[in-house]
Amino acid sequence: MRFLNTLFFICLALCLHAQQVSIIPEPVSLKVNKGIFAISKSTPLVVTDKGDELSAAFLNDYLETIYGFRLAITSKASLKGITLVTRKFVKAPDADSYELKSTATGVKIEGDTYAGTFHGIQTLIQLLPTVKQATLAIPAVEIKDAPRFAYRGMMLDVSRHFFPVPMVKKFIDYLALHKLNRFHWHLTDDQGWRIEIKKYPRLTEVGGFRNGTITGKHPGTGNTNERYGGFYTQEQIKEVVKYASDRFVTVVPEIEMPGHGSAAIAAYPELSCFPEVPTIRYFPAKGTWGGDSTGKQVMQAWGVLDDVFCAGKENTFTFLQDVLTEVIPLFPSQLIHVGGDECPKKNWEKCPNCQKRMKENNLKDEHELQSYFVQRMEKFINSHGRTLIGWDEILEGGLAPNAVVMSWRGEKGGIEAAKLKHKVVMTPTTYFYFDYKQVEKEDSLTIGGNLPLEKVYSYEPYPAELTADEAKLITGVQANLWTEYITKPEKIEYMVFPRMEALSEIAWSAKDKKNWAKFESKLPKQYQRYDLWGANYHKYYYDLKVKGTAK
Ligand code: TNX
Repeated sequence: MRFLNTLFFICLALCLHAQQVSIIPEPVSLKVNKGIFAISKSTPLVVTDKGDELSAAFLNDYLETIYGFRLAITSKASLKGITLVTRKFVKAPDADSYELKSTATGVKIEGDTYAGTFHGIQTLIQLLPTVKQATLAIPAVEIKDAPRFAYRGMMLDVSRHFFPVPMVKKFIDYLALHKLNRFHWHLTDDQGWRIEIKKYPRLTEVGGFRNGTITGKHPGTGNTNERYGGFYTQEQIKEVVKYASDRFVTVVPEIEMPGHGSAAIAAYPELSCFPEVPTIRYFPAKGTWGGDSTGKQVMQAWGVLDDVFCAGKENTFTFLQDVLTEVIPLFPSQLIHVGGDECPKKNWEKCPNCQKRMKENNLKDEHELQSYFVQRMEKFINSHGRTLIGWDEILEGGLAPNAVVMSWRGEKGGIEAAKLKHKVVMTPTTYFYFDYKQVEKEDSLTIGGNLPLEKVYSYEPYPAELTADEAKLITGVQANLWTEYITKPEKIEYMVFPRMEALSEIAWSAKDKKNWAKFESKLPKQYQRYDLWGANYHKYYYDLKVKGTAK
């Protein structure tokens, strides 16, 4: 028996040596040594610091879900197990760095913060075999690693289509597994208000549901004629925020204003410049609207609507401040997102209240009125000790003094903001809109645009136009998943995988470690992980490069 065991391990060691260590995102330094370490259910997990219990729990949950066993946690030092240590002395610029060393006797992960140790766990997970086994052999390695950017995010739109808590948690797990640390939660939009606000119950009772949804490409070929919607209670929000924080992911909430607010307007028409005017609907083809079509309605098609929050009436500000008064305590995030994108000025031009406000405040056009709007919200957010972040339209008419800019219409807004000494998150459509198709001949309905994996991977977040000092204001990157054409959890996975791999290397890996050929060679292993997770993914790249069969 002993002999057989030895033979088994020699065999494993040989196999592992031949097999490439495949870690995404690529670490700063990686050395593969001879030998293996075998993890089984009798391997102790040594945790002496309470702060590392979250990392231990994540590893154990992963082992249990994928391989069917957990490790016993002990505070007794042992050379034979997996040891977690957090040194807690290094701060920026290396914050969240870690080292991982595995030898024939054990594994040691040392982080400079608890998050660093947690990232080390993610690397350990990627050393595990991609098939279910009782004994998990990992290669002997020495890894030193640290993130390139502090803000490493993904956005999920839960307004256009609603995703219940379990899927949101799964999404957060996917972020954590990729060393991403910001979950931008797009909670409100024209097609549904998704967060319970106790002072304004109609926001979710009325604004959380629509009477139908277009079918086919916008503006639609028909309608489902089914009531559709949902929302998160504040208790569920707290549950998700804790779940994310246990994975070192910060949830950045977004409450859209002054545009994309018509679900709230359907609930409280007085928030509109023209409460009596019915919602303008798209009727290009008969039957593209479902159910009641009178008065203000929650939108059933996509796009940009003229019916925005009135910037003239004082009650709009009272309402939004009341909403934020409930939202802010739910989210420990320093950044609070107020949208700011795609706000047509048509209503404001005609609205006596908006025009009066412009006159009184010497605002020369409606862009300055939008800037006034955002600056008032910023003052309120700042008074709660938080920082406002918004889409790059918040630059128009003058940027609020402390605002962070999320640059989506290319990099222009990001460059302009950095030159004005504001912090920036880069999320240009041309590289980071994961609602775009992944291949020219996509067989699934998507919003349009073609964003193949190679294109995502080619992104460099520091624009050539910026000086080194200005570039420091680029705090990170984010990919966005708008869900007009994403109705099911499997489609979320189909759209984000494998592009999330590319995002994670842009966000985490050192610039000189980014290498397309190397990245490509690591993909087959990653596809095996998707299978192991039971996750769906876009197979085009797999078929083409791994099986050689894509048409
Ligand atoms: C633009 S990006 C939008 C969203 C859409 C998306 C579709 C941004 C700030 N606004 O409302 O869902 O395009 O790709």
